[in-house]
Amino acid sequence: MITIPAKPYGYELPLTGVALIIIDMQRDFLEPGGFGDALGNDVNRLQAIVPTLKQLLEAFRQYRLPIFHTIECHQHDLADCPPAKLNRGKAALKIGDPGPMGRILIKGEPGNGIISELAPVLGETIIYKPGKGAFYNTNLATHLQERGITHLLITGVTTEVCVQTTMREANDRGYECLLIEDCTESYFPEFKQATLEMVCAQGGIVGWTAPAAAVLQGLAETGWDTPKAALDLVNTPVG
Ligand code: TIU
Repeated sequence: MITIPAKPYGYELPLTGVALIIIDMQRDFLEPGGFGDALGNDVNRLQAIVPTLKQLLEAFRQYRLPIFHTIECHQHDLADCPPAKLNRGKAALKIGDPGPMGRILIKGEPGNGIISELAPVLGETIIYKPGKGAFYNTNLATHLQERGITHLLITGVTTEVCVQTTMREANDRGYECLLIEDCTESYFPEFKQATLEMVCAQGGIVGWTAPAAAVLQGLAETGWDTPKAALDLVNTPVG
């Protein structure tokens, strides 16, 4: 167990039960011509978190800790996209329409993939999700239960939409959630700030927030000098 300095108070992290959750770091949200752009957003401002998130991802890889990437997407026939989502807004390009990176928000299209800097590697789990929350209509909960995961470090985009929805879903399912402040971003800075404040208000009503450096420091203080040491700990049977 390590304690990460966090808001509203120290986050107790058992290293046998933690996973890194990376929400929707897709070209559809971070690059021109995708879904985020079609909704009228300045997508470039989401790029700022990529180097820090990459650092956290590499630390989890080094210590052989579980990593989950989510992808917001829909089937080719849009059977999993409710009309309420399909028809919302007045965007020029809707979900399923052909865009410069392929069909907007459709699974397998070039624009729907995770950005190259954070591309998943073998052993990491990809959760394809049709909603904003990563638990809705996915097998994420089953994966977490099977691996004895109780604590989620939550990152990705956008802070007040898919990230916050997922954190609230997780909180109601009994997970202890830490939102990584400099590994999440929004098209609206004021919405990001409000989200960071609201999740840890009221004594941590939804969870905790901390910068990535606090987690990296906590991992460094485990004294693990090799990935092997981390692997031994992770492989220790839980309970
Ligand atoms: N529009 C917006 O801010 N977000 C989304 O539509 N999806 C995610 O947050 N991933």
